[in-house]
Amino acid sequence: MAPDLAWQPSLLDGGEPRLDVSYDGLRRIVLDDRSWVDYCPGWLAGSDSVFELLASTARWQQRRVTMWDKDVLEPRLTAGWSTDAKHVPPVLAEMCTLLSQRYAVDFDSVWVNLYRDGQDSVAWHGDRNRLVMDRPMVATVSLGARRRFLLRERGSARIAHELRPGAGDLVVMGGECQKEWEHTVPKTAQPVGPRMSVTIRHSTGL
Ligand SMILES: O=C(O)CCC(=O)C(=O)O
Repeated sequence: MAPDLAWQPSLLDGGEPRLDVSYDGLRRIVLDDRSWVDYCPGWLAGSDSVFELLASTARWQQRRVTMWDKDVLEPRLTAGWSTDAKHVPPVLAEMCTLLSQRYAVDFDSVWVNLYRDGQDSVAWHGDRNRLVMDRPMVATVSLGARRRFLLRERGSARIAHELRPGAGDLVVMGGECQKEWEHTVPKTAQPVGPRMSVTIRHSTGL
């Protein structure tokens, strides 16, 4: 499926992709004594070229999901490389390598989500890898439009933290974040261009 997007590259983030090995500007948000989120603005420079590469080459699909007991089309597109890792675009493989070095887990699975406009979203959830492993870390790199990324404690309706990751920003969730916290990218009625999140997960520690 080739997505039909109202995509306008930013004038500020051109050039070849470059990852910031120094993680300059990274700040840790301590959610509680078991969970944390690292936020590193501008970790990936040249993110527009990665957006364009993925928009034109990834194998986009729209999955079916169960929401409120109904089988519906997921309100976003996704693409992944977990079974054919050798075809992962090199810049995504480099992200995995750098993140594995920093966080001491083997980041070996890459999925990309495409929020075509403000009506695309992902509902409150904790990632399912929490069901098969302890304290999974999940890293996301945003490309394209800035969207809200919210966190709340599981079982609470109160938004505890709001991030607004923009193009090139890295968010890493760790500790018990997938088990004891939930996150969402909500819909917005504001006019907003397309956004992608590169979502990087690990199956083991190093
Ligand atoms: O798009 C994002 O930043 C979050 C994606 C996410 O939570 C997921 O795919 O599980």
